[in-house]
Amino acid sequence: MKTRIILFISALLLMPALSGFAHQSEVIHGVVKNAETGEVISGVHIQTDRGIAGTVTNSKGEFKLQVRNTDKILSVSHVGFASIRIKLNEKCDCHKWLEIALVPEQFRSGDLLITADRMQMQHSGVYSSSKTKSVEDHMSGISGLDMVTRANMAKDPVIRGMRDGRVNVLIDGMRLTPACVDGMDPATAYVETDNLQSIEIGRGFENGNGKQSAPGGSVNFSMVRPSLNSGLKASAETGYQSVSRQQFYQGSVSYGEEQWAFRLSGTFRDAGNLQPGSGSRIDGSGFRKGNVMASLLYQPSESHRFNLRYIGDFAGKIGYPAMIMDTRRADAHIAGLEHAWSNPFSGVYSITTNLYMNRVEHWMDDYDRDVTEREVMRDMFMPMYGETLTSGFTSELNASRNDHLFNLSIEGFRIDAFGDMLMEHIDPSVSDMYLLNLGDVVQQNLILSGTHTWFVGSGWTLNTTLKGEAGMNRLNNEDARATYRAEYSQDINLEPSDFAYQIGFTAEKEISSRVSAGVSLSSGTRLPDHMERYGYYIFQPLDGFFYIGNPDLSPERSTQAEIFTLMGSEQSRISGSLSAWVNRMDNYIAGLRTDDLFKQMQNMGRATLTGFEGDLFARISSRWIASGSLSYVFGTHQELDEPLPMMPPLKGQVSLQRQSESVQLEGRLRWAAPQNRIAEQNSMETTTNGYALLDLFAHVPLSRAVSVQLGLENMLNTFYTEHLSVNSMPAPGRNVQISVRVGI
Ligand SMILES: [Cu+2]
Repeated sequence: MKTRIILFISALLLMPALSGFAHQSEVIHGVVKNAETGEVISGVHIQTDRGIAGTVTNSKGEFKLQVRNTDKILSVSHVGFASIRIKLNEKCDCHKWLEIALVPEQFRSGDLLITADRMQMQHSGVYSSSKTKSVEDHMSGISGLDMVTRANMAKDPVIRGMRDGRVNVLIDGMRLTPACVDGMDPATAYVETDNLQSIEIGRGFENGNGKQSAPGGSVNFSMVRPSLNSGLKASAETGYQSVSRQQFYQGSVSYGEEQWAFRLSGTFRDAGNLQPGSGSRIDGSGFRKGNVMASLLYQPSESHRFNLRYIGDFAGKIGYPAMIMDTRRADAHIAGLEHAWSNPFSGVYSITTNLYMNRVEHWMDDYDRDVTEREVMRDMFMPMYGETLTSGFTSELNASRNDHLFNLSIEGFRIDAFGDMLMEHIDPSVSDMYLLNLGDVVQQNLILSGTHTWFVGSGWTLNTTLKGEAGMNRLNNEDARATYRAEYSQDINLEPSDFAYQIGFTAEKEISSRVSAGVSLSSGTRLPDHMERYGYYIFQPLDGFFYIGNPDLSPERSTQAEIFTLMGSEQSRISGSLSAWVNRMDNYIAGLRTDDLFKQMQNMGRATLTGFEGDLFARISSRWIASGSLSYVFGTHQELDEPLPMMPPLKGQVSLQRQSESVQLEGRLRWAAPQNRIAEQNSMETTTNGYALLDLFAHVPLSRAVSVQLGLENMLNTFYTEHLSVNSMPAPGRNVQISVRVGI
């Protein structure tokens, strides 16, 4: 049966009659939604019939496109959905606000979609269909994004040289607070590839997305939602990766009727020791973890949709060979209820509200280590425990009037965090010591943000973003309070309240039908996080120091400028983007070295980061596609007159893909330059060599229901170490990967 084409034109929005520019070209804008679930779809390609003008929808499903009066057809396409063509009306302006609905394609296991700022990252290619690959693997190839490696799993995203509290990592817009005080459990650890619809990456302050904007940038994992009217569907995949002898099992089942749908999925990974490019396997680098996700969708009417979802992630022993202890157990429970209300009032096209509660528990110890030989904390076992509860809500309103789009959002969240450790001497006659790392810390924040986008005409788009945040902090445990008073002074304020802001402005101009360029300016502050304020004896494996928090910290200011240019769309022969940026940080929060073992959190003057990202994508023929990316960050801490620690080196990749209905192939070359700019005074960092790696991937459909994915990574078995790996843990050597997927 032919797929239906549904096209709504939102009559309410058209009432304030649109007349603005009767020039040769004009801007149309609108939103693209899933016809079955009503949810917005990001990364949808929209272009005119001759492929001259094109764009991609943003994370809210919105787009704007400048078309000429001679353009008559818009084609709308997206992975996993049936493409549609829309006739443009020449006479009236009634196509100025479009609400486009795409019907999901049946029997297609959706590829993972990755966007960075306004660009779809097309070089993911064949690789993007592999569910065996971890979420981190899918992100590591994105320009401007790097990963901190501590072990064989659970990597931390670094965007434009910034990480931790400077980067917002969200799951369906929900916040989640790691419970490990040593950073062993970033939010990326709790997301499985098979449950992912898309990863939306923002680099630097994001004007136009005040809600999730942070000075370093943001990563939002959009989880798959069940589809209405989809009937019963199921999929299963099993795979193996030779480099860590990892076995992977995954299965999902979903069912959808007219008003409700559900999806249930489970993933299990069991990995052995990692094999680097030379030498033997790294002892104690294996892990084992399981993940379940349940999602229930209920749509009582056209305009209301509820989505209740739960993610449970349970890890057994995870080996951290580059650190002094391993994770014994880690549990995460992530639960949220979302309500999406379409067209609630005249001029307002959506209000989306999310309520959530996320709990993380983390146990680690060094019982499997020989503590008599090590340098730090010799002859002592140090079992540690951490737990966090993050609860909050977000509510977001999207409205439009004539050539203006408005987005208003309010967010409130509360973090409860606790962490402690025991120091057990191997000599039983020495009594144990107890240490509170986080003594019942409470952080409560309220954030208001608004953005205004104005399609001015003549190809100009202006965006203004304003955001305000209030934060209140408490340290509840009496012993922890006494410790802090002793560390600082008797009358130190242990309940500081603070305000932060962000103001941003972006101007973009369509220079021609293919090329647009713009400039973005923003300035804002960041409130110190709960670890920076109240963490006590927090071991930071990145530099080997124990950190002591500082309740007195001032907000850190970041002032950023960026110039960017965008070219073409996915359907054009050549497309790409180029950004160059500078980020000046004042009151920079870092650890000040007090002796050889300890650092105290301080506002440490000014730091400056500057860099660029470039992505290019070329359709050589109907089958062959070439792509390339390049990025670089240069960071300096002015006060210390030395490089900022842990800056990613110049890196890039090129790939060549063969697209086909039968066998799809992709060859990829990843490389990084040496990093010789390291911090030496205030940090202990080592230089790293450059490397270049060759990968090959293939996707072979055996039948309508069965497909095989093959991968050969690091073909030449090169030994290398990524600059952002903790204690220079070597990276994986040659990896043969195979997986089989069955879907009905
Ligand atoms: Cu830990």
